[in-house]
Amino acid sequence: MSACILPHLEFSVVSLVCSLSLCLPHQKTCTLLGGNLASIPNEKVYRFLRELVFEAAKSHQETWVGGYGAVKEGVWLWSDGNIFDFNLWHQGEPNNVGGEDCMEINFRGGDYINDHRCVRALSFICVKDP
Ligand SMILES: [Ca+2]
Ligand SMILES: [Ca+2]
Repeated sequence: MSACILPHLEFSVVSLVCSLSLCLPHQKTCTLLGGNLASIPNEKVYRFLRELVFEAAKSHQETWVGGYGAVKEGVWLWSDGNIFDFNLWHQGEPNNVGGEDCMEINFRGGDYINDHRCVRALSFICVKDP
């Protein structure tokens, strides 16, 4: 496993090459770095996170954020413990195709928030207190 951290304001974008893990490997790495996956309290933060990824990656690459599906299907939570009050899913999402319990932005490079299977090696956004 290797990671590179690009500091930006109080956020860091972490790129990761990881082996498959059973549960939220990206959240585990964020925790080791002293942070949490980014939660999205409003559209302004969502736009900010998209810009952040674009600046770091030079593209709107698919990126994990901190929403995850609870054991009870259809219930979503933020890994940082913030209240999940969220309605920015793309139309038709979350659709849980094949058992999707992690949240990504920029699905297929688009302005698109999607639930996806957690066992993918994607970049992700960790948020640390400054
Ligand atoms: Ca699900
Ligand atoms: Ca989906």
